[in-house]
Amino acid sequence: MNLSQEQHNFFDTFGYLAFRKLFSSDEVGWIAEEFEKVLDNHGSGRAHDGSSRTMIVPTIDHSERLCTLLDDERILGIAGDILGTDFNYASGDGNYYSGDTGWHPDGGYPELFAIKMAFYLDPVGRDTGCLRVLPGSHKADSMWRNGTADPREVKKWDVAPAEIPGNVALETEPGDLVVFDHNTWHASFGGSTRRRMFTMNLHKRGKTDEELERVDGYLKHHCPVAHGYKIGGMYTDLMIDTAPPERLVHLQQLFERHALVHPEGTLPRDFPAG
Ligand SMILES: O=C(O)CCC(=O)C(=O)O
Repeated sequence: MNLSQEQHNFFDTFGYLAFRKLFSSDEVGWIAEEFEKVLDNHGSGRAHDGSSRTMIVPTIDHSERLCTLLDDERILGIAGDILGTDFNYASGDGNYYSGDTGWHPDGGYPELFAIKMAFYLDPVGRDTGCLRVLPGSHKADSMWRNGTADPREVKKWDVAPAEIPGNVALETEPGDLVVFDHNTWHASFGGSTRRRMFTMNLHKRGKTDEELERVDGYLKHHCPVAHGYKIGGMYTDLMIDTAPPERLVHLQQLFERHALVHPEGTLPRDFPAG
C-alpha cells in the first residue's frame, strides 16, 4: 500500500499518520493471539497484575506468524514510501501498558530518520489510553523542540498533561495502525491496567559514514540487548531463518552493525545469502 501525495504531505507537516481498518478483524484475531503468546511465553505476561507496565523487546521476532508483518505489502508500502524501500527493521516492544505514559519523543534527530508503527489491540479513546501526539513537534524548529516549550513542564501553564493545547488524540480500533516520526512528542492518558500494544521501529538504511554513525548510535541505546533482553543479536534466529529474500533486505544492516556495536551481546551466526 503506497501513500498518497496528501498522506506524504500530512506526515511531513504533522509527523504522524493514522490508517483506519488496515487489518481485517480476522487478521486482528491472529495478531492478538500471537501477541499474547509472545508476552506469556517469552516475557512476563502471565505475571502481569496491572500494577505497572509489562514489556518485552523484541515482539514480532518471537512468533513466526508475526514476523510476516515484515513481509506484508501494507507495512512495506507505508515504511518504504516514508523511509526508502531498503529501510531497516529496528525491533519493537510488546506491552501490557498500565495507566498513563507521559509526554516524550523517541528520538531527537535533525531530520527524518526513524518511524514507529504502533498496533493497539484494544479499542482506545481519548481518555482511555489512545496515543496522543503534538502535531509538528517532529520538526527541529518547532516550539516543542527549539526550547520555547517543554511538554513535561505543564505546571507553569497550569494545565493537565492531557490538556496541552493542540494535542491530538488518535483514537483507534483494533486493525488501525498509527505511524509516527520518532521525533514526534507523544503520550497516552487514562488507559486500562492491561492495554495491549506492540510496535515496529523502522529506520533509514545508513549509506554515508555519518548515517552509519546514526544507525550505530541508535543501536547502542535501542535494541533488545540495550534494553536488557539477551537474544544473542539484533534479531531472533526465527526472524532470520524464516525470512524470504525480500525480508533479509530489512535485516542485513542491523544484523551486521549489531555485532560491531554490541560484540559481547552477539552470538556468531551466518546471515543467509538471500
Ligand atoms: O501507548 C502509550 O502508552 C504510549 C506509547 C509510547 O510512548 C511509545 O511507544 O513510545
